[in-house]
Amino acid sequence: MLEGLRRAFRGLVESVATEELTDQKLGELLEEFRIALIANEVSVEASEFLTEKVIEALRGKRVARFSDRRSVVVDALRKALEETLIEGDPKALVREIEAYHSSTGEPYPVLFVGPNGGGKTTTVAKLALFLKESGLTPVIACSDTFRAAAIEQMRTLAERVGVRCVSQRYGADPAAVAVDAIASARSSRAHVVLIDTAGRSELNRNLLEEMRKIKRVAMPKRVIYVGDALTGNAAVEQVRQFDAYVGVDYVVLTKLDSDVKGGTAISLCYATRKPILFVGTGQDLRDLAPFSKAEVIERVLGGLG
Ligand SMILES: Nc1nc2c(ncn2[C@@H]2O[C@H](COP(=O)(O)OP(=O)(O)OP(=O)(O)O)[C@@H](O)[C@H]2O)c(=O)[nH]1
Ligand SMILES: [Mg+2]
Repeated sequence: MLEGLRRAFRGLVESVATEELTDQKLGELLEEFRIALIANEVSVEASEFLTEKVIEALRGKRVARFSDRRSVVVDALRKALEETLIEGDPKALVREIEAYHSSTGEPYPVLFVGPNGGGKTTTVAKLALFLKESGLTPVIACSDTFRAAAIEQMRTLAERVGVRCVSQRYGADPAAVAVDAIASARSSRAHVVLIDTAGRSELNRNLLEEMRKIKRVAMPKRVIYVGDALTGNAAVEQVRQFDAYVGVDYVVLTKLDSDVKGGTAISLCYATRKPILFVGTGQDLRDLAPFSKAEVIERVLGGLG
């Protein structure tokens, strides 16, 4: 997980702390660092931001002792990451659902959107488990009536979590399924409805329009974009597209367990300023963790300064 990013950070810290720094040498090291970031899926803009923060911190400190320089660089990188990454707060979401449900008596609809295979269906099941263990009753809406086997996949996962799942036949109107699930949740006094949808891309206008219709009809309180960390920096454009169509409140970044590069979270937060609520760390239903800036920073900078 995130080894590439760690290597890029360590490369810069080690060379700044052990080499004589002429202006030219420092320029070369920083350029190498910037390129190593880009190679690990950090966007050009975010790479420039991180590099600029190091330059600012080192300005006027080039004569300092090597060991001082090390901590100057590590501190600058830590601060830059703290500024860039944005955590969503799962506990705050739970409280919000509870407050909404107790004041209105209505279930709180949450819409999941994202590209094909990003991890939506799996994440809906993982989140249902998390919410259930937080004391809430979720209902799942199978609004992916499009992809073959999507309904069976969602039903099987829902059964494993022990959560009710509302579905219709393939080809049914996904917005109608969501409305059905909300009505069913209302009558059973369930707290929250998680709406799984079909994967879609900017290439398919019909599916994007359909997603808008689900949003218009189901009126979700929150929209969660689920994307896969392996998409890298290209995820920035995807989030922007989905945001333009339906508005995105939170990001869940899946498959972090197989992401050896690591730059996706930095690129996404830097460009979109959307909070990352959870990360997916495996295929098991418990492989969902709140996104933690401190953990990312420890993983990439731990032991360096
Ligand atoms: N390793 C790993 N695999 C994951 C993670 N999340 C999802 N997957 C796997 O990714 C694959 C696709 O996940 P789905 O949940 O079906 O993705 P989806 O977005 O619903 O896909 P479509 O409905 O086809 O758009 C499955 O094999 C999941 O088990 C994760 O955090 N880590
Ligand atoms: Mg799916």
